[in-house]
Amino acid sequence: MSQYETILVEKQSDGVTLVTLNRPKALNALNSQVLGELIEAFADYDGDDSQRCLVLTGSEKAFAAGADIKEMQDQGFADMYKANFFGGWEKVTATRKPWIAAVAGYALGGGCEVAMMADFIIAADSAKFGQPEIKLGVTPGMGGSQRLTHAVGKAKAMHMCLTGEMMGAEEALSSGLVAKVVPADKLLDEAMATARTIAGMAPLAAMANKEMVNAAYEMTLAEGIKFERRLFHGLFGTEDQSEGMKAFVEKRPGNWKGK
Ligand code: CO8
Repeated sequence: MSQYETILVEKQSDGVTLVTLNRPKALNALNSQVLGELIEAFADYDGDDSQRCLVLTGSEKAFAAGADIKEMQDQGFADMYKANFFGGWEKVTATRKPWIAAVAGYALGGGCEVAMMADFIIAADSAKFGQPEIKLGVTPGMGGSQRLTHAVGKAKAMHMCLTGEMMGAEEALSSGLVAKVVPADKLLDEAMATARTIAGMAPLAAMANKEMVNAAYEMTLAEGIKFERRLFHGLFGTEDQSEGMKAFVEKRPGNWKGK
């Protein structure tokens, strides 16, 4: 049972945690309470050895229609700066275990930015991504200008940020913003099945794969390749490496210990 008010959290016995944004009347607008609850739920997931992949989703109509405009509208610079408003999202992106965003409907502003914080996005054919902050007289503030540019390149990112226009699911797929597009009524099944596949892998290898792919954003090619090799070498100190290779030779699935 969930102890939260703005999200639903369901930990399943197959090692997959499902987190659903649950402010339907506000199209899942992201306010400070949502952020606080997500920080807690993600930290709990990261520290729970029984859970090996997480899916974050919204509703059929909206993954999230952005940061909560009503919460922000009367804030001044001093309030935002002192509170480091929304700086807490860095705690969500610090999650070391894998997580997937399953996006249907609107993923706008902060909603698009949160989806891009995930390790990858699976989209329904109804998904619409956008950074419409310019229409409110502001800019993305949770990483959108950076992650979108990394994902789809300067031309499309600049076009989206300057016009506020949305990008549909098929274009998001061909542009590299999402990993897969499925019919809307199959979204959760597909995301959960993918999460179960990941949850069935050796947990330390999953964390290491995530860490090294993310390193590609931060490092030069030479540094990244060295980092990859060191992590790869490091996994030869784990029981799961011996087990994984033994299981291959014996033609059976690996029995992972996470050590
Ligand atoms: N914030 C607060 N409430 C919202 C938001 C939002 N972002 N989006 C929708 N709602 C509310 C509406 O106000 C409405 O509430 P009410 O019924 O009380 O009037 C309810 O949700 C339903 O919305 P609509 O009636 O507008 O539904 P439509 O189907 O007509 O339209 C849209 C759907 C197109 C998604 C429309 O709601 C919309 O344009 N929403 C705003 C999208 C937007 O501009 N998002 C960007 C927000 S700014 C942002 O995310 C910045 C992030 C960086 C912050 C970092 C700080 C450091």
